[in-house]
Amino acid sequence: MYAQMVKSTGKGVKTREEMSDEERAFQDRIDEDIKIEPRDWMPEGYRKTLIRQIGQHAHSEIVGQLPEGNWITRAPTLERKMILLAKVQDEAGHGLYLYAAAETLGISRDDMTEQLLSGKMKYSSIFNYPTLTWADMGAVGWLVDGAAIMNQVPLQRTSYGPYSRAMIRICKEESFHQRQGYDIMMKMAQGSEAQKRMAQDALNRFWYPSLMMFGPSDAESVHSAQSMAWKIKMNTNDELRQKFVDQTVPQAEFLGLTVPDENLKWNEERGHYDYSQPDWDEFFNVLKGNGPCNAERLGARQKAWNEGQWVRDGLLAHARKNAARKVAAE
Ligand code: FAQ
Repeated sequence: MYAQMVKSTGKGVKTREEMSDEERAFQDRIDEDIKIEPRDWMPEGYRKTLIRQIGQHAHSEIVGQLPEGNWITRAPTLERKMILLAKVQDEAGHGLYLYAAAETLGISRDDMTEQLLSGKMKYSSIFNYPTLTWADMGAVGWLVDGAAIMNQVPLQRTSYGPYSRAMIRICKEESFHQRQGYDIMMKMAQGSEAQKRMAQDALNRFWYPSLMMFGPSDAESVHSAQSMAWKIKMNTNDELRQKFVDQTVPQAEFLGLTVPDENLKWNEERGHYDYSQPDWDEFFNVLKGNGPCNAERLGARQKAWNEGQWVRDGLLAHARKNAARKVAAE
């Protein structure tokens, strides 16, 4: 099983002979699908990879509130406003479960936030694109949450217990988010000519950035081989991207919208759609901080962090006072 995994995902992963006894016993547990829990022994690389991935995921949920928060005050009806508000609140909850899961690995939420603000830790590239019209709320729910679910459903089986358990609840909520996005797209696509144009324009702008969410191609992916051997990741980036394309194209057809890809074609032999790759130079440029909204997003998080300092100070003072009282009473 392990040998098969290494073969299918590439090099850079220790063979059984190269592993220490502890590492071999750890790998056996992973291969037998026994969950790893916070107090269990784990290789330092496993801990670091999880902190990187769960931390990046948590930051994505929090930063991901910003493009949608932008539309809460301008939602077209009270019902749409309430639904969007609930969705954005769900994202905050996802961020909290994920920060809590990462904290079990020995890093504090404050440290992770500081690393986000200094640019040391990443968040998903998708949130560096602007949401220009109401149809973008549909496209974000349909495509961005759709891509997130495609990636996250397999993560419910990931090897680290706290991460896999957090993913179960997150996936339930993300499915609702995807449906609300598709519902907005249906309304727009069945609406006036202007509404249809808005829906098509949103699909045009969000299609390729959504494909980028799955990460670079398997040939360029740095972490996939080791992460798959440790079952931190359950699929490669290209596998999930293909699944997303296969699932989403019929949904676009049902809406009467056109996926902005001239090369998109069902390939009978492969049993999959052939499709064009996103512009990977653009992706790496966004990762370097040069996307359309990177500065705005980090600026908003920095402002929230600075303005929340008095709350954190107050909570800490309260906790210290309570602890001192308890000691005095004993
Ligand atoms: N954006 O070697 P790989 C959501 C980086 S949640 C930014 O393939 P890996 C909910 C990667 O970190 C969306 N950076 O990396 C929502 C690495 O750089 P590093 C977030 C990216 O980790 C919806 C380098 O490229 N979901 O949307 C991206 O094995 C609506 C090389 O890449 C998760 O985080 C990217 N797209 O695979 C909220 C899911 N892709 O760290 C609000 C969990 C790659 O060495 C509204 N994460 N990079 O400097 C994962 O599954 C993985 O981390 C991947 C990347 C698949 C994202």
